[in-house]
Amino acid sequence: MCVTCGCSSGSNSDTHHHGDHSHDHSHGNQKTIIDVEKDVLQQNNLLAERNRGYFYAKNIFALNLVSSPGSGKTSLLERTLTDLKGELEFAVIEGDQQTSNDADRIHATGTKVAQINTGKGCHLDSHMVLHAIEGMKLKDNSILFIENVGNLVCPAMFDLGEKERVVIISVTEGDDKPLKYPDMFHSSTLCVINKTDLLPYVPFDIEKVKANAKKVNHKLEIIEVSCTSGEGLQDWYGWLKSKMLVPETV
Ligand SMILES: Nc1nc2c(ncn2[C@@H]2O[C@H](COP(=O)(O)OP(=O)(O)O)[C@@H](O)[C@H]2O)c(=O)[nH]1
Ligand SMILES: [Mg+2]
Repeated sequence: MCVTCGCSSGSNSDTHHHGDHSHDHSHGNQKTIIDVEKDVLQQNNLLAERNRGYFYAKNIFALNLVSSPGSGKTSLLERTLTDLKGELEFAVIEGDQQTSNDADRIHATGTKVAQINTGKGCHLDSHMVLHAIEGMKLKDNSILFIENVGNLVCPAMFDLGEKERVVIISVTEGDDKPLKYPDMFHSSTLCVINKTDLLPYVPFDIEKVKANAKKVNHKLEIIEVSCTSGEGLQDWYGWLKSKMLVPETV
């Protein structure tokens, strides 16, 4: 078990090595646990900076999409890749514990995609992303979406080298999520509230979730969308394009 996040590091990853998760598994005392956690995150952060340097050199806008399972990360990507095809150049890294289902959905849009299966691992790390991008031949001046494993806890700790972290929450999940998972909302720059078409049917107070999100991170931008009806997607596309206009900085 990984002392940093509780996931197993003995992954059966089929597109990467989970090797930099090597650490002491002794749980003998608190000091050991703290040292090991520091070590794992330090190693992750070093490789994240390497990824960031690569993205900077190629002017690639990298986004880390995080959410609970089923909030609509892949749906948002499907809509975006289809609607903005021809306007912007995209590539996608799909992170999941098992299956290539999401990568298949992205592939169907005609977008370059790499799948990372983390096995029992509950988050992507910067080494996995490094390994994936080595084989992707990413184009200069493009957008790279990294869909993280569905989990609002552990991915918050692992910088992948992205420029922006986007947290997606759907209206079926409850409006207290930002308070329950503050690290994720605190470390994100944009919150997409998805499935607004379902608002008439669920007890979800959209103003309350926004207030809760701002309590945790007052700078957090918020966009409401429905990937099913298409409502609000223009706001998301506008945000994406506005970020593309800003030159990458390290
Ligand atoms: N009603 C509704 N369902 C949605 C919306 N977006 C996604 N879904 C559904 O939610 C489920 C999970 O979506 P998916 O994109 O796979 O979520 P992911 O696990 O975060 O990638 C699927 O059945 C989608 O069709 C939406 O805006 N409205
Ligand atoms: Mg998905």
